[in-house]
Amino acid sequence: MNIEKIRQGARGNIGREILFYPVIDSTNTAGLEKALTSEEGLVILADSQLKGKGRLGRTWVSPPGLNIYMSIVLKPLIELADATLITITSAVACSIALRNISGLEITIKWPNDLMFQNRKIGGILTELKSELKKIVFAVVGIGINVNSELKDFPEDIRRMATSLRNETKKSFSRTEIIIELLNELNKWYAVLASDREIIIDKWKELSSTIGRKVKVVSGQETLEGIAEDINEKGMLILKLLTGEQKKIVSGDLIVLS
Ligand code: BT5
Repeated sequence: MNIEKIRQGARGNIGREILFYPVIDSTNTAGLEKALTSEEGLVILADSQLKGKGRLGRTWVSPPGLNIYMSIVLKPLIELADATLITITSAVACSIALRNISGLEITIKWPNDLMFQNRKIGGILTELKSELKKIVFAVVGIGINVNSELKDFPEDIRRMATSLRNETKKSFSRTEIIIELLNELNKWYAVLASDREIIIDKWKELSSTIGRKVKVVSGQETLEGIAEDINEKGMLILKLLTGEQKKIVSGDLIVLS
């Protein structure tokens, strides 16, 4: 990874300051520690993570030297109730950047998965600090499987994961991908500030969720139905088998058919 080249290639607020660690517990944990005292747009990159985090205490498998582990500190002027839009916007930017670089049709599975066909190629973890319904800061963590092969993952992950290399049989420059990611993130965060409808429309275009029969586990509840839409806050609109509509803020989604 060539950090100097990334610094030069990043145009805009996100990436104005970049910290790089050869090894770190988690770039998101570092982001949470540094967010209050840093400017918006701080980027934290690592070559490997010892305690890579997924959502809800899960683990993000982070083999050294192969993939992208990146966190971004944001201070968006949006209400806490709209926080899901941060993940939605990041997913749009990541999916476009990865399409541009690889030519693969990378899609988004609500709420935070980057997919190639039915395998996970990347994930997004947004962690927040809020006060009085306002967001003080958000740390957006992005993990992308770039050059790892299936053998680099534990057995249970191998069945559901993939990487750019695994799909194209080519290896990729992480530097080039990070520059593309930062430029798309800069572009789409500017759109979030001005016209969120454009983000929602783009998300729907890139999504592999809408119109599908799905199962969603959200807290204690497991629901089955058709994923009809996402609303202006990024909530999933699920039409249950009974015909009733449910709005879901977050959860784990499995596409059934
Ligand atoms: C996510 O959580 O998908 C969010 C992943 C965010 C990772 C980035 S890396 C940089 C930053 N620093 C961090 O510490 N984290 C962020 P979730 O939807 O909960 O998915 C986690 C699940 O995905 C795990 O329980 C596994 O089943 C699977 N998984 C773990 N590692 C994977 C990998 N490398 N590729 C594909 N799937 C994986």
